[in-house]
Amino acid sequence: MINNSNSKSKEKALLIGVIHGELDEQIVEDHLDELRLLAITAGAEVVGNITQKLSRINPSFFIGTGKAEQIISQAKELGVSLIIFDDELSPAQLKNFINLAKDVKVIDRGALILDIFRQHAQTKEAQTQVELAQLEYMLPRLSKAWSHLERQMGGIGTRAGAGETQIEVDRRLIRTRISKLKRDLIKIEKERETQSKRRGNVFKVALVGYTNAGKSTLMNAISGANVFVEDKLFATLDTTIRSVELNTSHKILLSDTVGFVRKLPHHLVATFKSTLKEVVDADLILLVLDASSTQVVEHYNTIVEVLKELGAERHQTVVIMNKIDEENAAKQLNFLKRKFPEGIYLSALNNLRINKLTQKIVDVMDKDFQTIDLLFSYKEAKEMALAQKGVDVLERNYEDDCVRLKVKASRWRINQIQAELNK
Ligand SMILES: Nc1nc2c(ncn2[C@@H]2O[C@H](COP(=O)(O)OP(=O)(O)OP(=O)(O)O)[C@@H](O)[C@H]2O)c(=O)[nH]1
Ligand SMILES: [Mg+2]
Repeated sequence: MINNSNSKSKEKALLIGVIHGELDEQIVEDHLDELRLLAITAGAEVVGNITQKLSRINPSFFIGTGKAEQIISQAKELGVSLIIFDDELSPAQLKNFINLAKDVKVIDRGALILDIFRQHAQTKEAQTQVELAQLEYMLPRLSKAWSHLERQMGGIGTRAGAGETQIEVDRRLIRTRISKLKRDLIKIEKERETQSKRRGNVFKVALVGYTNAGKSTLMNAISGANVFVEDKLFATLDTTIRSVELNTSHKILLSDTVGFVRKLPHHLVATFKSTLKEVVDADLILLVLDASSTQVVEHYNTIVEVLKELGAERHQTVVIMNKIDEENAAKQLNFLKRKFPEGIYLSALNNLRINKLTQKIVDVMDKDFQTIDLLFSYKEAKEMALAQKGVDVLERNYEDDCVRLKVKASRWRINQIQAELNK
């Protein structure tokens, strides 16, 4: 982190929300609350919010030109060095702001999120993904003014892709770097693929949810593993996978991964696709929500959107309402139960009703039955015995040179048997 306690003072930031289109004042306030958390996570000190009602978006500055000038002078008076828009700014708008604001940086939510991801990336894969996303985001926005800003100021939102010198190179070099990062990612992905093939025959469950919903806490509650938990946005950027025995006959692979947030920059979702592959490959998605948040329905919609973008919207899904111990959750419990009647209401932190969830996973595993024929030579008595465990044998035919079994079992059990037999 750049601006932690032992570095120089925090960057002061001013947040801008615009009431337009379908948004009303309350929604924009809620969005700004979240933007505030994001800004703090990035290491800024938020000194205030400004909202403006607009019937028409101004192509030059998003907000009205007069308002833009006013905000910048206000920022200067307050000693603010960073203005953050909740809405996405076009490359042209950004450029205009840079010319107008001079020493005050103007960024949008997307740039802020990228900045946080960059600070939190721990593994080689996450670092490569974030750098790629950041360079792709920067490329169309690259201008003389931006380069100047980067050299002069640095810090949140204008951190260059690969160290301080990156911005001084031209677009061509950035493109070269992008190609290199893409090649690196393909290598890392291949490695991941080999690993996931090895896990092919086990039932896969993925935790998915808004950032800070409690996914990692739930992972720990279910698996007893020690996964990093923090009251911070995007504490987790990589995927952790744990093998968990729900009971003696049901083993799953449980994965915990990066959280989602409203307006996750498109480049970021695209580059994190390989990290999120566990989600796409999952047999079951646990969609974790923070029941104490007033934004819980919006969070749900955001997650569904990102799942669509990943091509995982048709997956079997169980909604989990976490943090029911919180007072706010109790307040909206009736509403939530009406809206999500199939949900499982629990508290990961307090180990409340975790068994309801594990039972639900077991039920889902057992529900998905398939019938297949298996052939065994008369020499394969051991294999045949193994294949009959945990299945219903519907028919047993002794033919001239083989035994034919018709068995019915859950799909994951059939996958398991087939993997065993192909060894
Ligand atoms: N009150 C309460 N707090 C919880 C519960 N579950 C998790 N938390 C808290 O919520 C915060 C976020 O938890 P995490 O498990 O890190 O959330 P996450 O979804 O993994 O978040 P990211 O990795 O940042 O996306 C932590 O401070 C947890 O202690 C719960 O059941 N009740
Ligand atoms: Mg986490």
